[in-house]
Amino acid sequence: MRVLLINPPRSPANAILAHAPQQARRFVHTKLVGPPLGLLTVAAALTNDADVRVIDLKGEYDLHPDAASPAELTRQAVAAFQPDLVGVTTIASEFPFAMDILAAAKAVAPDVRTLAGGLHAALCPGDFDRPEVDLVIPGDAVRAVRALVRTLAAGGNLDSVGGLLRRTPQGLRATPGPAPVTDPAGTDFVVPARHHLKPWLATYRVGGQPEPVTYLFTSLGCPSRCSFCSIWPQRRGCFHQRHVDSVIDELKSLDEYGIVRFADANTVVDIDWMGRLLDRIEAEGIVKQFVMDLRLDTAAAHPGLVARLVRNGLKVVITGIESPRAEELARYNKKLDTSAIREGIRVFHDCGVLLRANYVVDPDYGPDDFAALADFAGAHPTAYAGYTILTPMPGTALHAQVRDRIIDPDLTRYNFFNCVLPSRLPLDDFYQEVGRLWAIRVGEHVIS
Ligand code: B12
Ligand code: SF4
Repeated sequence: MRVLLINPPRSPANAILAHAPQQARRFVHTKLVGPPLGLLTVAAALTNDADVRVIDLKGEYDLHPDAASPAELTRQAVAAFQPDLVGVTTIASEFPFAMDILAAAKAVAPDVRTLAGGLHAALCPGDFDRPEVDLVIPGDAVRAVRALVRTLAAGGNLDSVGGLLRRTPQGLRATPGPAPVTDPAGTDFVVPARHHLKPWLATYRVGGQPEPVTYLFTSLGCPSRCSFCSIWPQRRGCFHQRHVDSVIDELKSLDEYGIVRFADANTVVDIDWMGRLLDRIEAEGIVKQFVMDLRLDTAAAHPGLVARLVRNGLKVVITGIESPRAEELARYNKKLDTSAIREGIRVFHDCGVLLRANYVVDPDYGPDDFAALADFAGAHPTAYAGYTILTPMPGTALHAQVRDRIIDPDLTRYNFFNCVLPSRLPLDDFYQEVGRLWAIRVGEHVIS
């Protein structure tokens, strides 16, 4: 069996960038490149069962902006490799590109089977009922994809593989058997097959550092329940923590990467677990620079742990402040209060961590709301701050609340940089206000 796995390109739709003043444009992150851990996990799962190739179109476009279109690159790869199965990973904003890729594969090889997975497949499997999609694995895939490939290789009946959606004359239908019970961070964890990324290593760099960065997850899912978030619904509210030994083994295998960005929703959930991980990092003498997502209330409550993380290489923390207002934080079910925000920021600053904070801008904001947010962000300095637009990602609690008000169904725009709900201000004014926020740096209103 030959399996071709393709990481779709990122969506170029970015209205904030298009409207931001010149001084702010360089802060609006357009290049955000990291390894597609989901695809690499699938590649690793199939190591003994298939000849696997991976194409990272994000990396490809970063290195070669004038490269041929995703459809053309797919046609070329399919013609050259002649896969039996072509798979894509999906998030909302990349779903249309993923579908173009599968359609292109079928156009050049009508008998090839196409397979989709990833976050959007878990959240919105119904979206995949399209002629270019033969198979969908709507969840954690290690067990299911192995069973699928073994059954295909043996010419068996796919109905024997539980937990799949497969194309039938009536459309996409679930196979009769139950989905396999999986333990994606435990017994079913496989180390992502990073060696497939060699052609694009040069693009996985941040901050002018000579060594590339890689991502590593220590957990999947999130125990919190923020209304706008896709991460907890993706795993049906479950939180899966890896074993410390497994994380240590993976860290020790990352010789070519000097910077490790933890890809968790929130890396410090279990304080004892993190203490044990640090014990082992110290005992093994592992030296890396770490980037992680960490809630401000966790930092406020555990300053000693933050200091110890810093002694062990923590350099950058990414955190959601979301809003300065208690009412909005409650509406988002963020369970964060402004005193914890202040205290958490202080803890990180005292330890010398570079803090990257994110605020969520509600399309309903008027001039007073923008002024209040700018004042708060200006008074609460962080090394970087991002101001993204409240977006009802399909499959989230927020989407269920506001679905009737959505004015823009084009999924390429669901990447937090575009407004898909009615804005109170005229749309251009709204985007300009958001764009101006991006210029607020280290406690200063750069643009007044
Ligand atoms: C790593 C990551 C990235 C990486 C790599 C993604 C890629 N494919 O190239 C990079 C940095 C490129 C990235 C970029 C973006 N990302 Co991102 N990213 C993540 C992150 C942190 C981790 C995902 C991950 O690796 N999980 C671990 C793997 C193992 O899990 P998994 O992907 O679910 O894979 C399992 C299954 O889904 C399945 N599976 C996955 N793929 C496939 C494929 C096949 C064929 C099969 C069968 C199965 C399968 O099997 C896997 C193993 O069980 C998540 C947040 C989070 N903590 O989950 C956000 C997240 C996925 N990203 C998100 C977004 C929006 C983006 C951006 C669009 C914008 C942004 N502001 O971040 C950008 C795109 C760039 C741009 N400027 O427009 C959102 C998606 C929301 C949504 N509903 O669409 C998330 C959830 C973050 C969030 N806060 O909401 N991202
Ligand atoms: S926004 Fe962050 S804390 Fe809230 S549910 Fe999502 S990942 Fe968890």
